[in-house]
Amino acid sequence: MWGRFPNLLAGFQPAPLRTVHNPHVPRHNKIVPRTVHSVCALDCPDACSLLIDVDDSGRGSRLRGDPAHPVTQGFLCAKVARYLEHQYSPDRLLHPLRRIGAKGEGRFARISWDDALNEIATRLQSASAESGPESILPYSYAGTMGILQGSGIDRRFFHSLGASRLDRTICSTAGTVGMTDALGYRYAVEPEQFRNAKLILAWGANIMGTNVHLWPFIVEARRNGAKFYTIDPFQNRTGKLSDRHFAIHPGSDAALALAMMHVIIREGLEDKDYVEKYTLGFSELKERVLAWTPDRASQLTGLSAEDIVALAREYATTHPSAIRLNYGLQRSERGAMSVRSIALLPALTGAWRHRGGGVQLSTSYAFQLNAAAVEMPELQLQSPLGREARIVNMSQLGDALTTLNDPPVKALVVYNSNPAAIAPDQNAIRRGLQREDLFTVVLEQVQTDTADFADIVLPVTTFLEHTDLYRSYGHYYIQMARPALAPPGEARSNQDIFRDLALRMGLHNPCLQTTDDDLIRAALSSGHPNLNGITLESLEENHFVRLNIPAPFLPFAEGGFGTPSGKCEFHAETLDYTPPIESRHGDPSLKASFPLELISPKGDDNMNSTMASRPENMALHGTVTLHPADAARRGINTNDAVRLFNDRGTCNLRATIANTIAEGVVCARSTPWTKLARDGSGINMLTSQRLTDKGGGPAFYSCLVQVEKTS
Ligand SMILES: Nc1nc2c(c(=O)[nH]1)N[C@H]1C(S)=C(S)[C@@H](COP(=O)(O)OP(=O)(O)OC[C@H]3O[C@@H](n4cnc5c(=O)[nH]c(N)nc54)[C@H](O)[C@@H]3O)O[C@H]1N2
Ligand SMILES: Nc1nc2c(c(=O)[nH]1)N[C@H]1C(S)=C(S)[C@@H](COP(=O)(O)OP(=O)(O)OC[C@H]3O[C@@H](n4cnc5c(=O)[nH]c(N)nc54)[C@H](O)[C@@H]3O)O[C@H]1N2
Ligand code: SF4
Ligand SMILES: [Mo]
Repeated sequence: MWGRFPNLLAGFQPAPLRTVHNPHVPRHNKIVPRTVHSVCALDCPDACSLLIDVDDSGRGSRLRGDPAHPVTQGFLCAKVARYLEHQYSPDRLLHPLRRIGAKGEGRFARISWDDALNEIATRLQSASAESGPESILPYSYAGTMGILQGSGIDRRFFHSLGASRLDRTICSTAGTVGMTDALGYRYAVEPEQFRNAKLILAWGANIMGTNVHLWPFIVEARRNGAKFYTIDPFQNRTGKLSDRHFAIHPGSDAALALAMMHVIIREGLEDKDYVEKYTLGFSELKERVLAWTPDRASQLTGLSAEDIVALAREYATTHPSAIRLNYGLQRSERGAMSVRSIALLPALTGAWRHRGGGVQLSTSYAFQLNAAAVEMPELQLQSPLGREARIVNMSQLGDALTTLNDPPVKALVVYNSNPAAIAPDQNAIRRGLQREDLFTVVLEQVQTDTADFADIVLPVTTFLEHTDLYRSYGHYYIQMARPALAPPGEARSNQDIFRDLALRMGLHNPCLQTTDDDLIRAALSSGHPNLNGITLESLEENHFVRLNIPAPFLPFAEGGFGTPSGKCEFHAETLDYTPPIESRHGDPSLKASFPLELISPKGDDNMNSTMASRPENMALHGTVTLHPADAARRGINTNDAVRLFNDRGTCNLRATIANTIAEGVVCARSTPWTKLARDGSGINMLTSQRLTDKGGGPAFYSCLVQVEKTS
């Protein structure tokens, strides 16, 4: 197994280090060769601690994982092992640009920073004056996970304008609500504890592809006899390495969890002591799940009743048992219920008692930074709006740009995101981005699909070029990074751009000029015990610092749930499952026209649309996997050109036929660059703006399509 990771083994050899602390690299200073710490800022649970060798010309020559970080363990994923190619790519944007072609065409001319920022200031001011400040919409997500570059001066700036607020739902909100409903405090099993587990379920989690630093702990557990199962409609690399793969139908996970509860309770396999002491509502739960027989769940999930019974028994009787959920699970119309019902299982079996027992969706809750001090939402009250601004859901950008009124969106400022590729219902988004009366600014490293629609494009730094503070959603270490490399051309950080823009708009509140270091201090100022003793200085010195939580961290070993009762509250009355509208058991008329369930999970070697433009990734993104029976019915063979379509759009791909996918499901990887794709069609031409059951997230993976051969 270790043979699969040549760079992983290399990482365990101690590297000779000459670390320079606080390595600010003013461009004109004499530069000496050195090794500098950094942090991978990509939107990945692992938040790796990096070491970068910088040669005497100031150029980064080698990037590797820090062997001292307990989770990074000295290795990087294949994407970021090659990050210096992105860093030094000829495709990096070097200068501000003004559009000279049609929107979307991608023709631009170089302009100066002065011209660019003055024009943006003038256009934002006129949008605000003519249509009200809420006609300005920021649009950002997690192109960088850095706290400063994604929720720093930018937030203060838009609050000072009275701009619309963005509800940042595109990834995780359904799961967040599901976990909160189940546990109150969204704590999770720590990755290091997975080595102690005896049964590990990867439930809608592609660990090898999206969270590879958990894998060594799973390998260790398996060496000690643990079983590893995957529950996923698609048997990806992780599924292929599992002891058993359960090919569940998309969006039906809550039915499986309810049936597992049924079996566990019927057979008396629950941990009676744990249930008695630390849970609330067991007798109602017992009643509720009576109806959730394995046969009923079998119909809905596609798994056999025998498998469901066996899985429930094994789960309840094997300790410690760890469930790794990831966000793939919650991108369905029933996403919040899926997560909630699964997250109740360890309370029933008492799994939380054990080292390596429980569930992990995200560790991010533990970081408890002082978001209010950093973002200063109170600035809205002093803005021209004078009150809290309206909230626009980023997962419905198409509607926001085409149908929203009072006021309509007149100015869109995009950073850390590429909505013209990654947001659902692309045809609606494109209609919006093409509006002549919409002024669009895009802050980017490379000329993305979204940047093609911009009026002004501003070149920005990468995480190797700016200061930032990092949480993680896959471990419990907080980290900070200083610039390791000088920015190319005229690229500037988001922070610097928003500071400058504020001045040009006549916003002279000093809080819009706060330094990076002071913002980090503000972020650490929450007073929450998890951050006790953690300061800018300690981060500067140690690069990564474990949160002030017990080791081992067993958050719910003795109850302590974040609920009114302090117990895990089952709330059986709201625990239920109905199939997604867009699914095989959903709306019959939709299913008649579009009978196949499309999922579009992550590619292993790209990060959403970041680095998806690499030719080998575009080749992978150009394919769709069909089950042999579905292909045969349509006369489709491997490599045939096929058209995926529904009432929202079309996407042209090539067929791959494999029984690694459940029948009735098709799988195409997210998220290609549409301008590089065949006929300019991306996978999100097909996905809908329908929201998840709770949390207002996108139901990317509840998506009915038809597939036909085109050649
Ligand atoms: N290589 C790589 N790593 C990434 C990313 C990337 O793009 N590429 N993206 C990052 C981001 S933004 C995120 S949010 C995380 C996401 O990390 P993951 O959640 O692990 O990734 P996904 O591919 O979204 O989904 C995981 C698995 O869920 C399966 N799945 C889909 N629908 C269902 C369902 O209804 N039920 C079940 N049980 N399984 C289902 C998919 O087939 C997929 O194999 O990964 C991060 N890491
Ligand atoms: N069909 C389908 N669609 C999906 C998903 C799916 O699984 N299927 N996954 C969804 C999920 S989970 C997520 S999180 C979203 C991700 O969507 P996004 O958050 O938009 O992520 P990326 O596509 O990686 O685009 C991020 C952009 O930010 C830029 N960037 C990086 N660092 C900086 C910086 O410091 N400053 C500025 N200004 N820009 C920077 C990068 O160059 C990149 O173009 O996609 C969603 N879309
Ligand atoms: S993308 Fe994830 S696994 Fe890869 S280097 Fe970054 S944090 Fe580590
Ligand atoms: Mo995400």
